[in-house]
Amino acid sequence: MQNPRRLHIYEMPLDFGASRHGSDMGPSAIRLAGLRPRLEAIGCAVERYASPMPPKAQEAVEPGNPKAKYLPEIAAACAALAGAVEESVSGGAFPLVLGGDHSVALGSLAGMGAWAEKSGAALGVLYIDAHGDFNTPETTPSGNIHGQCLAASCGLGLPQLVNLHRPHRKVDPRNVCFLGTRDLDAGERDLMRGVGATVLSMSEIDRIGFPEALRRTVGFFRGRGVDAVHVSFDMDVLDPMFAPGTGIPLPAGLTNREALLAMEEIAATGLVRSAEIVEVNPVLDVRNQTAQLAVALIARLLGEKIW
Ligand SMILES: [Mn+2]
Repeated sequence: MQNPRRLHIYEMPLDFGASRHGSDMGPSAIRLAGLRPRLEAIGCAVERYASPMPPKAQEAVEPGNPKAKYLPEIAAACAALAGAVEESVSGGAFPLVLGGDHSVALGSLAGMGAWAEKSGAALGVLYIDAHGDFNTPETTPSGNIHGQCLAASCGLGLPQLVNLHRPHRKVDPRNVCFLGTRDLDAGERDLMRGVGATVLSMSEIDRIGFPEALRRTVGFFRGRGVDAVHVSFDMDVLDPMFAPGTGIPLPAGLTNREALLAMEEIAATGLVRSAEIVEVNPVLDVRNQTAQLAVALIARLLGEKIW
């Protein structure tokens, strides 16, 4: 099968957004799990495989603001990523971002949002995550920015994050579809309801079945008139049985087969223009299996087929 997709892969070795460290080694683990040859085997041209981040400070960094820990470090790294992502997608390449913790989504979405604004495209986000990542400094129980990244990208929260790369929100929250959600803080749930988010939660999946949940996901983007979808995949959406190497493992998650099918079905829409896969934490992993599954998920999203 020929897949003419031109890829720009951006490694984001950043774990300042999370409480448990180690996801900064996620990009290395994904590289070692064979991402590049796997994608080249399905005809992807890897034109760029680099990190846009400034080098991490050698000395110990203090968390600073307890409601938004490591804000300057995260903002600097994500601003660099945003510029790279915008340049890639504007040039017709597919930006693939490898986290790192989920705060890297601030950079991906800032870059995609800037491109969408300039090109007049309607941007949608498929947020596949156990969590909502929709807290603000007012609602956050932890002060971790990975739990605030999507709210900030939708225009809620700290101005330094909301206005990253370019002023104002990056994506219309009504164009965001959550899939596999199973743990929301009370405050973020209220915020998500308030902005009209669409949530295909784990209990909804169990009620209607996974294939129907995927049909509704695809139908959602078509119904909203979305031209370009960014897929944001947090490995903690998977059951820890399949993905033990992640910062916040939570029981009763997706199976590996469900997640692979989700990637295949969303790829088939032809709407996916960018993606990130985050929260691979090799420190907590068993024989790199979480990184290996991440590679399989990315491959499926970029056109790999069994038959
Ligand atoms: Mn997340």
